[in-house]
Amino acid sequence: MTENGLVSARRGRRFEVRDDGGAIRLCQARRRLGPIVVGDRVAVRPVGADEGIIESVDERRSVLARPGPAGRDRLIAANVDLLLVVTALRPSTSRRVVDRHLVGSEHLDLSAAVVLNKIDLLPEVPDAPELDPYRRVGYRVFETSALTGAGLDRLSAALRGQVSALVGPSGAGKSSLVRRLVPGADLAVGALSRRGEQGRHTTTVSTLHALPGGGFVIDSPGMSDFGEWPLPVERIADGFPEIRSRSGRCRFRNCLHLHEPDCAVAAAPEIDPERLASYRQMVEDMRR
Ligand SMILES: Nc1nc2c(ncn2[C@@H]2O[C@H](COP(=O)(O)OP(=O)(O)O)[C@@H](O)[C@H]2O)c(=O)[nH]1
Ligand SMILES: [Mg+2]
Ligand SMILES: [Zn+2]
Repeated sequence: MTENGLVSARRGRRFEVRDDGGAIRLCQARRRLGPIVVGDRVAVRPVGADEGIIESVDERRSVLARPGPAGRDRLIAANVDLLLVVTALRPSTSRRVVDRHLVGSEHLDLSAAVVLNKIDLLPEVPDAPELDPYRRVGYRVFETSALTGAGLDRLSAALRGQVSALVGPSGAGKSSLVRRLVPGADLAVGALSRRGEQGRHTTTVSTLHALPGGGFVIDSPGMSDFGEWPLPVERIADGFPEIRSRSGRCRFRNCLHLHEPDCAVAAAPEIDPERLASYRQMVEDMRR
C-alpha cells in the first residue's frame, strides 16, 4: 500500500513528502531511484505515523537545473510550471543577471516571469521603466515589496493552481516573498527540522510550500551560475525572443549580431540596447 505525495524538502539523506491533505512524512528513498528533488511526485510506503519509504518517482514534466561540471546538470526542482526571476534591479548589473536567468528558462523550456521586488525603495513605481523591455518582449512582470506587501495580491493570483519556483540572486528577497505568500512557511519547516537528522534549516536547499489559494511555490537558494549554460553561441539568441524573431532578416544565416554587416538585429530600434548588450556579453563569454 502506497500513498502519493510531493517532495517538499530534503533533510540530510531523507526527504519530506507532503500528501494531498498536507500531512508530512520524513522518508528514505530506495537507492535504485536515483536523484530525487523538491517537486517530485512520489509514491510512499508509510512507516508509522510520520515516516515512510519512497518506492517510486513519477516521470517529470519539467526540471529546474543548474549547469554542473562536464555537462552533468544539477537538479534543483522538478515539475515547475513557472519560473519567477526575482530581482531588486539596482544596481544595474542586475539586468544582466535577469537576462541570463531568462536564457536559462528558455533553455530548460520553462515559462518565466520577472518579479521586481523591493519597490518600496524605488521612487518610480508602478510601471518601473527598467521593466519595459521585458513587458515589450512579452514576459509578465510583477512589482512587489515583501516589506510592505505591495503587489502581493496580483502575484499570488498568478501563482494559483500551479508550481512556481523563485530564482534570482541571493538577497533579492525570494525567501521574504515566500514568507508573505505562505503565512507560517517558516513554522512548518522549523517544526520538522527539530526532529530530523542534520535538521538545520538553511537557505542552501530548495523548499516547497503550499499556497493558501492552491498550488505551490518553491524557494531556491541564489544560483549565480543558473544562466551559465554551456550553450553553443548560435543557441544563445534562442533565449532572447526579440532577437530570435528578427535573426532571419540578417544578411548572413549564421549572423551572431555582433559586428556583421546588414545585421537586422543591430539595426532594430525596438530592441532594447541593454538586452542586446546582455546577449552580446553572453556570446563573448561563451567564446572565451
Ligand atoms: N526594503 C525591502 N527589503 C526587503 C524586501 N524583501 C526582502 N528584503 C530584505 O532583503 C534581504 C534579503 O532578503 P531574503 O528574502 O533573504 O532574500 P533571498 O536571498 O533572495 O532569499 C533581507 O534583509 C530582507 O529583509 C523588500 O521588498 N523591501
Ligand atoms: Mg533565500
Ligand atoms: Zn544579425
